[in-house]
Amino acid sequence: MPIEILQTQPMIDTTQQALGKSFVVHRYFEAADKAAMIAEIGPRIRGIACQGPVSGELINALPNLEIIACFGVGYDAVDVAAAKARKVRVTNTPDVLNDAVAELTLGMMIALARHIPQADRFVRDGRWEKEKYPLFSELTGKTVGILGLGRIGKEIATRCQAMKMRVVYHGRREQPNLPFPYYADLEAMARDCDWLVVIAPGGQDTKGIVSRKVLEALGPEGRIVNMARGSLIDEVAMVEMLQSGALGGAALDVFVDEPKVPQALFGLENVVLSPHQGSATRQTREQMGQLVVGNLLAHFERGLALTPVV
Ligand code: 8YV
Repeated sequence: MPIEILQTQPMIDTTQQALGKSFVVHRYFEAADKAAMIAEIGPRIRGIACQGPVSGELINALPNLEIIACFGVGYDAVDVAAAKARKVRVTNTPDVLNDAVAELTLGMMIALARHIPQADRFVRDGRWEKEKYPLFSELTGKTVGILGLGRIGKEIATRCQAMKMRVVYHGRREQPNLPFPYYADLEAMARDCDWLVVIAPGGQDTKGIVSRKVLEALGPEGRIVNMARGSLIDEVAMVEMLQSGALGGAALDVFVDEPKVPQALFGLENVVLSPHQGSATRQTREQMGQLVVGNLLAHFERGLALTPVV
C-alpha cells in the first residue's frame, strides 16, 4: 500500500518531485474545498509535509497521522501541543541552512551600516556627478549582541568576528566553553551593544522578548537585525522608535504579519527590508527539501526520524 501524505504549502520543484517519488501526495493548499478533501482522504493520511502553519484542528482531523515534517528549522507555525497530545512526531530541517542565514545576516548589517540600497539608487539616479556621497558608519570595532546563540547564532558570531566586531550574547542560559561574554539580562546587553541580532526561535516563549525597554536600551545609535521571527520584537514600538529616531536603524528579514509589512517602514532611510529569505538559496533550499523527504522516509521505513523535535 503506498503511503499517503498531505502537503499543506507549496514547495520547490525538486522537493515536490522527491515527495512524489516516494509517496502519494495530496496537495491540500490547492484544494478548493479543504473540508471535503479531508472528509474524503483524511483517514488515509499518515504524514504531513509543511512549509508553514499546521493547525491543531487539521492534526485532529487526521486520525492516522504519524508525522509532520517541516521545511524549515523553525516550527512555531505548527501546533506542537496538539501533535504531542496525539503522539505525532514533528521534524524540522536544522543545520543545513546555518550558513545561508548567517551570510544574509552579515549582508543585511553591512547594507544598513553602509547604506548599500541607497548607494545603488544614488548612482543609478545620476547623482554621483553632481553631489557628494555622505559618510556612514562601519561594523569594524563595534559590539554586537546576539539574542539566541544557537546553531545559526554561532555562525553569525564567527562572521561578526571576521568583521572585527566584539561579540556578546544572551539566551536562556550561559553556554560552557564559549569565547563570548554572556548577559543574563537582555536589556543590559542591549545597553552595551551597537548592534542587536535576533536569531532565537519564535513561539510563545520568546513573544515580544525584544520589548520597548530593550529597544530603548539599544538607543538612537543602536541597530537591530531580525532574522528569526517577527513575533520576537514589539513591532509597533520598533516602528515608532525608528520614525522618531529613538532607535538608530533596523535590518529586517521577518515581520509580525508577513508578507504584510508595516507601511511606515517604507518611507524610512534607516531601515533595510528583506522578504523572509534567510535560507532562500537554491543550494540550501534543496538540502532542506532532502531533509524533509529523508525524515519522512526514515520514519516510515525505519520508525525513526533524522531530525526530530517532538
Ligand atoms: C523557512 C525559516 O524555510 O527555517 C526557518 O525557520 O524561517 C525559513 O528558512 C521558512 O519559514 C519556510 O518558508
